[in-house]
Amino acid sequence: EEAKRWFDNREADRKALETSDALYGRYNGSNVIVIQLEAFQNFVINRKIGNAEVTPNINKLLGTSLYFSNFYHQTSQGRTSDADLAANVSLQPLPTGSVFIRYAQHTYDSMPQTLKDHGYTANVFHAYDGGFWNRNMMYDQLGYDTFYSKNAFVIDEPLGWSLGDRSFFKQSVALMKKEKQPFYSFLISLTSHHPYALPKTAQTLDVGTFKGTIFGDYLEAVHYADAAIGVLVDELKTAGLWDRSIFMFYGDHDNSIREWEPFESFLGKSLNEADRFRILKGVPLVVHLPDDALAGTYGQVGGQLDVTPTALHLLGISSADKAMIGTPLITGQLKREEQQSSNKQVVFRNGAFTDGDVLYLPSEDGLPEHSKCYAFATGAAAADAAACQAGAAKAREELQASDLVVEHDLVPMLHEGSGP
Ligand code: GP9
Repeated sequence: EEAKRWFDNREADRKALETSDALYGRYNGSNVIVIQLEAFQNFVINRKIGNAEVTPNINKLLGTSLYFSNFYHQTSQGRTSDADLAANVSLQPLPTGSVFIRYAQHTYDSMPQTLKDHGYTANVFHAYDGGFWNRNMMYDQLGYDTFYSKNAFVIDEPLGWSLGDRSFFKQSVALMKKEKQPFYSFLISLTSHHPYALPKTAQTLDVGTFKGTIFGDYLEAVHYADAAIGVLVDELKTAGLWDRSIFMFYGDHDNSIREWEPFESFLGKSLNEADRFRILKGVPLVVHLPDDALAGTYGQVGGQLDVTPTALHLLGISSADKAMIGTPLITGQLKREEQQSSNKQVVFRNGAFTDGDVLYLPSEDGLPEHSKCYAFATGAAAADAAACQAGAAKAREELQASDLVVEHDLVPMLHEGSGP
């Protein structure tokens, strides 16, 4: 009943938005192509090292895309699999372990299944062992038609753990080209995986004083991943898919580098606790719409749980009765770069949250008096600490509702009484 109450409230909000919003259904019938980029953090976007851009291809793409500069990953111990869950299922990860491993037999409302119910084909692409993170089982459960894992690819660019992202993207587009449209394709990159050291031949960025450090290797790796995105966009254009598809990518999680000195030296400023949290959790979300519409930088806060509701909203497929937590980010209420505050909360697994006005960080010892409440923009102590306590209670409710659904397999129960 507790979970049902929570999701019923969410349903009412979504229904109201779907009936009133001008962008609902504007891209009805488009393909959906979503890329999850390994360890790709937001702080590298639009940055230079020496005279070279770290992400030149992505920076160029921003000219015709929506860029969410206050978008956050919501992963926990399940890392890449948690990001996948957040983006495709719109539920929170668990406090321990990975939902993909612990609860792959449970029922979920997912992006692939929802799109399939509306006539789409749905495929997932990742050039690594199909059993890693229990993907074989989980992807079956989420409704994908085909999981193209390592065996489906020719390893003609061996790099890092497996196939290099450039060749992975090229081969994935070749497979997509043969697919019946409209389709949903979910691609998971891999080359920029920890510990990031690429062979000399793949290093094309002069990282200056960071050379020989893990931070320098990370910059090289994201520079490679950026070049791979450039290849992917070109391939999609050549294949005639670019202007028939909603294309989006986001980073899955942070890069696990915990010394702050190289970040400060790269960014040229010292970082307070709120800055550090925002850098650690900040991943880019970039959305390209088929007609290049709405391009710009948007400052409203969002998180990975919003990916599926955002895509469904643009397609005009209702997510109102789905057991999904996120809310659409691309609506008539879009907020430009300087406007961060929003009436939504991005909730993190440890109970932290932000609404763009405040950033609440719970204490590690669990004592409320040790929790922190910062002004989101500056990291100074927030003027309205009471707002943090009310928000923290709401964040706990969201996590609790999600855990009840995941652990007790409540999605079928939530659908009882509602239509098919
Ligand atoms: C492997 C890849 C890595 O298939 O997704 O996952 P991670 O170690 O980043 O969680």
